[in-house]
Amino acid sequence: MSAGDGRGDSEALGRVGEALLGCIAHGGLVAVCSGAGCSAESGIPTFRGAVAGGEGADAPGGDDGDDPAIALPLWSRNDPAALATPEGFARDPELVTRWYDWRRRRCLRASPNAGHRALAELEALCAGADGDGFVLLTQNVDGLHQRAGSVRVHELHGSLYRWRDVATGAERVFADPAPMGVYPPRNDATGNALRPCVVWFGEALPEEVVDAGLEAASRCEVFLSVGTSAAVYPAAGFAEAAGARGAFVAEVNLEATGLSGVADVSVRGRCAELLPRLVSMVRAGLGER
Ligand code: BV8
Repeated sequence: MSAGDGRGDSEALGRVGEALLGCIAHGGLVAVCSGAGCSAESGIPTFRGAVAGGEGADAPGGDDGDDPAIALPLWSRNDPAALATPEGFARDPELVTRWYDWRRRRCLRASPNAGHRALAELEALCAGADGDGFVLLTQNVDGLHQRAGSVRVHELHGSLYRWRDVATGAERVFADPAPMGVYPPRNDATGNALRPCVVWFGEALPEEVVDAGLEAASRCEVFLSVGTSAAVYPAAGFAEAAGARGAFVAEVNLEATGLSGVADVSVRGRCAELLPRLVSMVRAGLGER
């Protein structure tokens, strides 16, 4: 395992590039798992750890501007892990749905950054004729990977834009940047409260995304963990499982995590800087073959 410095270690990044080129050469599977650090440079606050923003980023507690009713102290005043639970929702459905609506609108206003775009390009370089050479597992609920052009995306923890009736499960998409206005929002047909279709702590991930993660971990030749503290399970377990069976595991993250010590390569730095550099290496390598 080799770690990089704050600017990202070119030698370590070069090793990741070589592993990707080797995998692409014989149609192996590249799996990526992303976390909140990948969206930090789009101005979306992370849950934990250091934050390195880029254009427009600000640390949790910045100014929301358009909705004084839920001014940003909501984020800094409340522990995300406490709000992202069924108990938190049961205790105060108004607070929790205001928080999620604030995040939903903030993410709608955000734009994908160079790290998101690099992963979309990597998918195109890896996918191969049948598109089966790449899979992106994201813990993020902001939809920015898809807006950057990523196609084979599994949202492990759900989405801010889909909400469901707490009783019937009927889903509805909220894509309008205007505030929902009523908290909790209601299903017009039943009058029941709506909750965001995100996976809260203590809730099981949807079976299909767990299956996708397990399959990626069991088949991939290269597993990239990018912008995640690797602290939340079962998501963090997929990289570990891939490494345990001999896949090449690489980490790109601002700070060391529980995965750093077991990864083949762990590079310190910002996703929006390092991922484009990595994809440039792969593109150049493919051009030479
Ligand atoms: C479950 C959605 C069981 C909501 C989230 C072992 C196995 C299984 C479960 C557990 C287990 N051990 C413990 C558990 C329980 C728990 C868990 O993992 N707890 C942790 C805290 C110990 N897991 C669960 O509860 C899961 N459910 O297991 O259910 C079950 C089974 C059957 C039946 C019933 C129940 C559910 C977990 C999902 C929780 N939901 N989010 C929402 O978004 O509000 S988790 C939340 O954390 C977000 O999704 C977030 O994405 C995720 C992980 O965090 P990261 O993405 O990594 O973000 P973080 O801020 O932590 O780190 C960012 C990193 O980026 C930092 O390291 C930083 O340095 C770096 N960074 C910052 N800027 C940059 C950067 N890096 C690069 N560039 C930058 N610019």
